[in-house]
Amino acid sequence: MKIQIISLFPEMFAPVLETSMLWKAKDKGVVEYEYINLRTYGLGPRKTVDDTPYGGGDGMLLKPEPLFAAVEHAKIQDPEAFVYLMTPRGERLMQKRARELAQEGKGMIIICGRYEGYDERITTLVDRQVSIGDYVLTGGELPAMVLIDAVVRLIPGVLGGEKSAEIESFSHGDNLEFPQYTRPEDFRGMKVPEVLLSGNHAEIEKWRQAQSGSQKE
Ligand code: 6GU
Repeated sequence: MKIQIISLFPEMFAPVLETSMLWKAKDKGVVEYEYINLRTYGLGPRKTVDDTPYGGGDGMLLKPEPLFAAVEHAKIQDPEAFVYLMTPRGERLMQKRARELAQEGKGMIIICGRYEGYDERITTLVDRQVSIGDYVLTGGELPAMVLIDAVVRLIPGVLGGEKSAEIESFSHGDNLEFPQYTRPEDFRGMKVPEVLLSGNHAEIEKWRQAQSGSQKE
C-alpha cells in the first residue's frame, strides 16, 4: 500500500512512521510512505500556499492551486488511490473503517489541513474527510499519523506472524478490553488475579469475558 502524505510539515512524519511497527511494515514492503511538501507547489517566488478568506474573518486559508497540484502529482503515482482530507469537520475515525481500509488495501493520499482552514473547493478532490475526535488540533499531521497507524497495523502480514483471520477472531483485532499481567506474580503487594495462574483455560476465558467492556466500533 502506497501512502502519500501532503503536508506543509513533512518532517513531522519520519520520527513516527520510521519507528517500530510502522517502520517494520515498510521494511517488509507492505507499505511505502511518501512525504509531499505542499510548499513545493506554492505560488510565485515566495511559494505562497495560503491567503485571506473572502468575506473577511481571522486567519489564513490554504489556497486551492497548490493542493490541486500536489494531489494531481500523487494521483499520477497511484491513480487508484483514495484521497483523504484530515479535518475536524470530517467523519470520525472508527476501528471498523480502519479495518475496511486495511482490507481494501488501496493506496492513500492524505491531505493535512493547516492554518484556520482550506478553500472549500479542495473538497472536490477528496473521497473522504476524516476527523479523529471531537477536539481541535493545530493541523492534520497528528491525525494523519493516527489514521496511518490505525490502518497499517491491520494490513494482513504486518503484525508479526499473525494471520489476519486470527486477528479478526481475536476480539475483532483489539486485545484491549481485559486487564493483563506479566511477571512478577506479586509486585509491591499487588497480586496477579488467581484465575490467571490456574491454568484453567475455560475459567480464564470466562474471567476475561467478564472483564471486557463492549467492543467499540
Ligand atoms: Cl483531522 N484535524 C484537526 N486540525 N483537528 C482535529 C482533527 C483533524 N481531528 C480531530 N481534531
